[in-house]
Amino acid sequence: MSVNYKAIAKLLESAEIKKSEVTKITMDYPEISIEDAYIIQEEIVQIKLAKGHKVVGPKMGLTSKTKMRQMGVEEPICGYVFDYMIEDSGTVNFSDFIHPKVELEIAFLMGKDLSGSNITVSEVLDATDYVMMAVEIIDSRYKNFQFTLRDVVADNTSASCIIVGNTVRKPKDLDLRMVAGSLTINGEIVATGMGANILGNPAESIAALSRMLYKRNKFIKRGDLIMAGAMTEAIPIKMGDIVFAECSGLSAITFKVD
Ligand code: OOG
Ligand code: MG
Repeated sequence: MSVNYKAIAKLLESAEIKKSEVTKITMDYPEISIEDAYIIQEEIVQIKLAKGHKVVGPKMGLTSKTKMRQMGVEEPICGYVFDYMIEDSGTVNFSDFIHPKVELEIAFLMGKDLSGSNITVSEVLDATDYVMMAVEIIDSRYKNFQFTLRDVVADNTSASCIIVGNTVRKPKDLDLRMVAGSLTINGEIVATGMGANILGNPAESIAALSRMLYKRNKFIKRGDLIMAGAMTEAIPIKMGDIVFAECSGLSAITFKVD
């Protein structure tokens, strides 16, 4: 069966807009490859740009060894975050999601372009203006939040919402591997993790992103705000929750699910 990239992209994009879940695309297209999935993702980017949205930056996903093992893969995935996904009001609306989950992350604000398949951690740190803590709310468009790697790549890696901490640090002023994070919901600690959970070093995640983009003739751009991937597992949130996220040496983020 030939794959209609544009039609699948439209289906997934409209599921995001309508907050209505759809069947995994690998059910209908079992032969789809990971490269096909990235082409579908790129079609979604084109739909967003045509609507006037802007790319904030690429995002990495499945960067923790535990998450990769769970999925049975050795490679992380990447997608894109758009301007309308940034939330800074202290409240997120539950009705904006299908089945949201919260993750604790580190974000990199890039001061230089970065391109190539052999980028080192120190080159990443040199090219980074600031690091911040961030929370990502992922929201798979697939039923029961279940998918294969190809499905989730096509679905723009479940990207839905990000909240960025308001303390910025120079990346060389702290050891990103040692950043200790915790996620608390309604006063109860629900997940903890360290920077080192993200491919050994969150900066390594940015180097891996450079490699992945390079394969598709893309690169990291000056001004990109990049989510390095979760240091904790993703935790479901529900209406009324008060979420508090904290990272040592960075800052804290709190918001209500309304
Ligand atoms: C895919 C996105 C994962 C992360 O930080 O690992 C992700 C998913 O689990 O739905 O954003
Ligand atoms: Mg994430």
